[in-house]
Amino acid sequence: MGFFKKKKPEEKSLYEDLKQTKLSLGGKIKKLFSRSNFDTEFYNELEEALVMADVSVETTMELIGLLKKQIEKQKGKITNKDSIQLLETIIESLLPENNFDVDEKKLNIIFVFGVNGVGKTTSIAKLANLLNEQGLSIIIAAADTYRAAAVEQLDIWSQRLGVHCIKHLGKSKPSAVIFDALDAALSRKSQVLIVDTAGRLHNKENLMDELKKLNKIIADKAPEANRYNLLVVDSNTGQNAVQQTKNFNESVGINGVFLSKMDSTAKGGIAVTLAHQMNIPVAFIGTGEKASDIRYFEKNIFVESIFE
Ligand SMILES: Nc1nc2c(ncn2[C@@H]2O[C@H](COP(=O)(O)OP(=O)(O)OP(=O)(O)O)[C@@H](O)[C@H]2O)c(=O)[nH]1
Ligand SMILES: [Mg+2]
Repeated sequence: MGFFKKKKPEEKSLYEDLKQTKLSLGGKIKKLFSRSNFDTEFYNELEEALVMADVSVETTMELIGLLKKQIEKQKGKITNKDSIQLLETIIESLLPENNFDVDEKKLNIIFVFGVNGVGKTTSIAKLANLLNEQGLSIIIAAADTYRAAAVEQLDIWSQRLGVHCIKHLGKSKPSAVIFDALDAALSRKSQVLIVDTAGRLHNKENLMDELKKLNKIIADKAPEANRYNLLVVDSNTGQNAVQQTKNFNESVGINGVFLSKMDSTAKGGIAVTLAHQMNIPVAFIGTGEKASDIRYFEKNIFVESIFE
């Protein structure tokens, strides 16, 4: 077990901030499973409830197929409580384990990207806060040089959290900021470098090429570092999140997803879709606008939070 998993505060409590999804999807499912027979109408309504909560049609069909098989095996002897439990276990089985960790003996570089306004900068502040609380030495890099306000936004967070921020005053290029940040992190023997980048549409080729270039600079300049490429996805995005994940993954490779704004959606199903269809784990969820509004994603707690 790595450093982060060992030091991570025990998080056995449910994700209270998912209450919208719990009320909407969880409530519908509970009502549905309180029926006495599992007929075609039951499966149709289950399908509708899952799809309405942003579980993709593909994932929904696989889920329902597996559930049907299990329920038929029990030949009508299954209790309602057990059948919800069955659904929970099947959803969990479709999700890859969270693989986020840091190696405290090395430099860990968390490269953060995603489309505009999804919550990248705020999520970086949350992550920096979480890792800072665990005693790791952290540098954050303001490599969104397109908007002056973006540098200022990250700088304000860094002052609030007491972590060092590498930034350029005046006009600069993201590659130049990343170069300086890598120099600083390597010479100070920092344990974590988190890189903020400008929001970019996943279908804009020139912007994706730029991201590729930045990714390569990091790989070339810090070949020994532990790398974690983190895509931030707004959980209100709907099925477009799948396409975003595909494109970013093709360009630079993604190790995990930060699902932001889970507090403001009733459609938590996108977490299941992304993890299942892309086989990329959800690493963290964002549950508000404060630095402490972050939860390390654990699939069993996530599923329980919605259905129990
Ligand atoms: N409710 C809620 N709001 C969030 C969360 N994460 C971010 N936000 C808000 O979303 C807005 C955009 O956040 P930013 O962090 O600036 O997003 P960004 O992706 O860096 O934006 P660009 O740099 O412009 O692409 C801000 O108002 C944040 O406070 C979250 O988990 N929950
Ligand atoms: Mg930003």
